Amino acid sequence: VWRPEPGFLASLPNLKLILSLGAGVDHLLGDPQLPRHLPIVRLVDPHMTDAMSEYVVLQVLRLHRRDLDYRAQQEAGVWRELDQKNAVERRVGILGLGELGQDAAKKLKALGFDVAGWRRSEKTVTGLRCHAGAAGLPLLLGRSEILVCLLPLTAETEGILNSSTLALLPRGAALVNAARGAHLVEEHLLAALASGQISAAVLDVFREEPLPADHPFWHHPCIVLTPHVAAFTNPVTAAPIILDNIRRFEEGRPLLNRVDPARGY
Ligand code: NDP
Ligand code: OXD
Repeated sequence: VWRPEPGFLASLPNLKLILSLGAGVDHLLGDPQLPRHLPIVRLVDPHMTDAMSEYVVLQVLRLHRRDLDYRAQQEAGVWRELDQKNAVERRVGILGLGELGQDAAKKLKALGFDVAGWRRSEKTVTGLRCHAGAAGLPLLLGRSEILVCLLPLTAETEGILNSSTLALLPRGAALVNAARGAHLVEEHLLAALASGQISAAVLDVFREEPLPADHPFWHHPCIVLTPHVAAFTNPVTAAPIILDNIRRFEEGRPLLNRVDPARGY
C-alpha cells in the first residue's frame, strides 16, 4: 500500500502482512487505527537508492558550483566569474545515515566532498564522520555548508528544519530536503532566506503536495523545487523485492526491512 485511507487496513479481517510501496512509512504510521500488531515492511530497492543518490549528488553539485547564481547571471546577460571552492573544502552534512543517507554520503565522498552524517544510534560508518543523537546535532549543523535531509518522518524529526536548527548552520549555508515536507517549518526557511542565513534551498517534498499554486516557494529566486520525484517507486524493480518478502512470510523466514512502529521507521 501507499497512503491507504486511515482505517482501511483495520477494516480487512484477514490481513496478515503490510507492505509499504514506499521507503517511508509515515503514510502508514499516521493511521490511528493501523493494526500495529501485524508485521510491517518497507521498500528498500537498490535502484531507488541509486536514484536518490543521483538527486542528492545533482543538487549538491548545483549548489557547490553556484548553478543558481550563474542562472541568474545568464538571465541578466552578465558574464562574470564567481569564487569557487574545491570539493574537498566543501563541507556537506547528511541528516539520516540509513539506506539512502549512507549511499549518498559514499557517492559525495567519491567526488571529494568533506561529508559528515547524523543518525539516532552511535553506530559508525567506515570512513565517514558520524554524529549521533541530540548532542551530535549541533556538531553536524555547525559544520554543514550544504545540509541534506534524508530522515524518516517521526514524532522526533517533525519540524527538525526550523529557525533554531537553521541558525546553527554556517551563514549562507544551503539546504536540500528530499525526505518529507513536514521536516521543514516552511515559514522559518523563508525567514532564513530573507536574512541571508540560508542562501538557497532545493526542495523535493512539501507539507502540502501538490504544492498549492499560490505557495511562495514557487517563484522564490533562491528555491529550486521538484514535485516529490527524488526517488520514486519503480514497479519493475520493486515487484520482485515485495514478492520476496511475501514468500519469506509464507515460508516463515525472517522478513527484510521490517518497520518498528514504536521507533517510527
Ligand atoms: P532508513 O530507515 O534506512 O534510515 C533512516 C535514518 O534516519 C537512520 O540513519 C536513522 O538512524 C536516522 N534517524 C531516524 N530517526 C532519527 C532521529 N530521531 N535522530 C537522528 N537520526 C534519526 O530510511 P531510508 O534511508 O531508506 O529513507 C529515509 C527517508 O527518505 C524515508 O523515510 C522517506 O521519508 C524519504 N524518502 C523520500 C523519497 C523521495 O522521493 N523524496 C524517496 C524515498 C524515501 P539510525 O541509523 O541510528 O537508526
Ligand atoms: C518513499 C517516497 O517514501 O517515494 O518511497 O517518498
